[in-house]
Amino acid sequence: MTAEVKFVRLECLETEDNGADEVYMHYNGGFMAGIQDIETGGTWNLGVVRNVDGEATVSLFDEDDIDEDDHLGTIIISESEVGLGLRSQSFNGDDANYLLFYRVRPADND
Ligand SMILES: [Ca+2]
Ligand SMILES: [Ca+2]
Ligand SMILES: [Ca+2]
Repeated sequence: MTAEVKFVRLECLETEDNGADEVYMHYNGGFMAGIQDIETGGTWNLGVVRNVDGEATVSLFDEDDIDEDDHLGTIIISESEVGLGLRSQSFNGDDANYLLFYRVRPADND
C-alpha cells in the first residue's frame, strides 16, 4: 500500500531569527515548499501533498543572508500513520519552535 501525506499548516511558536524567519522545507532531501516569511504566532497554510512509501523525512530550514541557513529540525512521517487524522510534530532546532500539522491518507490508485 502506498499512502500520501497532506501537509496542512506550519505554525510558528518561536522564530529562530530576531523578527521573522524565512522558512523552507525539504521532503526526503528534496525541495518541497518555501521560502515563506513567518513571525512568532504566525501560520503558513501549506496544502502540499506528497507520497510516502514506508517512511519519509521532512526538514525545516531558516534562510539567512549573512551566515549559513539554519536547520531547525527533521521529523519522520510514517505510512503507518494512515487514517489517524490530523497529526502534528515539532521542530525545535536552534531554540526555534515550529509545529507542523499533516494527515496521512491512502493514496489514490487511479
Ligand atoms: Ca537564522
Ligand atoms: Ca532568516
Ligand atoms: Ca544562520
